[in-house]
This record gives sequence, C-alpha cells and structure tokens, in this order.
Amino acid sequence: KFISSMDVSIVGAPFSGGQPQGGVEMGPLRLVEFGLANQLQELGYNVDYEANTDLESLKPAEDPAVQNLKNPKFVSSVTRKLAGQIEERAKQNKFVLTLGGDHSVALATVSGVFAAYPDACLIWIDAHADINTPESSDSGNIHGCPLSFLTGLSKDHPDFAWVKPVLKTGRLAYIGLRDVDDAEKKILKENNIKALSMHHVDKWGIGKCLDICMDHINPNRDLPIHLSFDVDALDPTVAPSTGTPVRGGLTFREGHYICEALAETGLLVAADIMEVNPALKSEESVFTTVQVGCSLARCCLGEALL
Ligand code: Z70
Ligand code: MN
Ligand code: MN
Ligand code: MN
Repeated sequence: KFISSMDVSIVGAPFSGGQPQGGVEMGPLRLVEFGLANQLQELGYNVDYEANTDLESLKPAEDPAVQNLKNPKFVSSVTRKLAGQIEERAKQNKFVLTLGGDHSVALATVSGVFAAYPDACLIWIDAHADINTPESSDSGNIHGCPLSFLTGLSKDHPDFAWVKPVLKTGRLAYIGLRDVDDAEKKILKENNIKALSMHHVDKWGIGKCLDICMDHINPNRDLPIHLSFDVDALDPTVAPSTGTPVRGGLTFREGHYICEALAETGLLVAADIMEVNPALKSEESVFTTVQVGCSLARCCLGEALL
C-alpha cells in the first residue's frame, strides 16, 4: 500500500482549452455540486477540494497555434500550475482525484503523480488514444496529444518543454479504444504499447482485459497505479454528456469493474475523471453523466469492496 492515510484531495480542473467545445470547464463543479465530496466523506475519507476557479486568468491575450497545436500557451500554463498542485498533494500521501476538464489536463495529472511516484504505471480508459504528436495531430487539439509529451515521443515543442518524459511506454496501457487515428495506431505499434480496444473487451471480457494490462505494466503488482478515465470510454447511453461520444463503448458495469478492481489492488494512488461536459445534451443526460462520474470516483476509493 502506498497511501496509508484516509486523505483524498480533489483537484478541480475546470478547463476546456485543449479542445474546441465550451462547457467541459463546468464538469468539476457539477460533480462536486452533485455531492462527490460528501459521498467520499461518507466512505470515511478526509476530503479537501481545490476548485481552481481562477484558471481563466492564465489565458494569454494572444495564443496562436505553434507546431499546429491550438492554445499552446494557455494549455501549458494551466497544466503546469495544476501539475505543481497535484505533485504537492501526492507527496503529502493523499489520494489525488482530479476532475476535468478536457483530457489535456492529463499533462498535469501524470506529471504531478509521477513526480511523487516515479515507478507508477498508468491505465488510460478512453475511446481515444490521446497520443498524437504535434505533427500527427489532424485537429491540433491538445487533448488528443498529452501522452506523446508524457512519454517523450514529442519533445521539441517550445511551450511544453517543462513536461518531462516521466512515463515509459511499457508502463502505459489502454482499455476502451475505438476511435484511434491512423498515425496513433502506428505510434502504439512501434512503441509496443499495450492497447486494448472494445474488440478485446468483447473477446475476452473486462476482467481478463484488465489482467492483461496489469501483467504488462505492473507484472508483480507492486507498483503504484494512476488511473485516467475519460468518460467517453463509456457507451454514450451511459455517459452521453461528453465532447466526443463514440458508439459501442464500455457498459456501466465494465467501467465500474475497472475502478473496483484497481481499488482492490490497494495500489491506486490517483484517479482522473475527465471530459464530463454539462453543456452538452439534455439536463437528464447531464444528470446521468455526472452521476456515473461520481460513482466511478467512489469505486476508485473502494465503495464497492466488501
Ligand atoms: C483525435 C484528435 C479526442 C477526446 C477526441 C480525437 C481526440 N484523435 N479525445 N475526444 N476525448 O483530435 O487528436
Ligand atoms: Mn481522452
Ligand atoms: Mn476520449
Ligand atoms: Mn491523420
């Protein structure tokens, strides 16, 4: 066990600058308004919450694309700031629960968590691989690129020189993929990254898929684990209010199984719940999505364990 305390630090990342759709910056507040902090307290945790309501003040007057990436200065300054907060809390032996916000925020969560736990591994639950380089990205949206910086596959972008290549490709595994760019497929193959798609979930079931990932990135089950969960990994019927829903995703139970099984290891040190966008779809869809986001977070902290 890496975390001996019952302390959880919720870090709000109300940020949408890594992609073009507004609204995802309201995700963290909606999750907290739904009662997430109280729910974790009811599980027996001491909870603190940093809302980070001032991120907009980091937006520069001018932020032209650099190497094809949009809003590079804004994304860089926000994620750099959040990385410092997350590192500090992780080094205080607190479980860090980061609420997004778009997935560019993983530049902060992985940088911060791996500064505290250099030997950690990362399990990335997503419909998308988020490993485009500035050259390979067709969209220029940085939420599609964080893993290329964190693994050192992208290294010459001036705005992201602060991002250290803390993540070895052998310590990264995916579940839920189904909308991966051709260039990303090449990156995954060339770097021998363990990447399981929905096809593998169908073929082997979620239990075996997670075992396969852990055997690859944490073979002795003795390394700290960071979970980054993009709610678009879930089927759009389960989590409709997200920027890029893709049909054929994880069921409610498959998503929860991942969180429960990782909690059960006792090795989970941090989790991200990302891409909840309360501005998209109906109010009922928003409720469904916020509810499932809170439920996943609680399961990461052991709610379902007997
Ligand atoms: C595409 C890109 C992405 C989320 C879309 C999509 C990336 N590969 N990630 N929605 N959450 O733009 O790089
Ligand atoms: Mn993502
Ligand atoms: Mn995604
Ligand atoms: Mn392309």
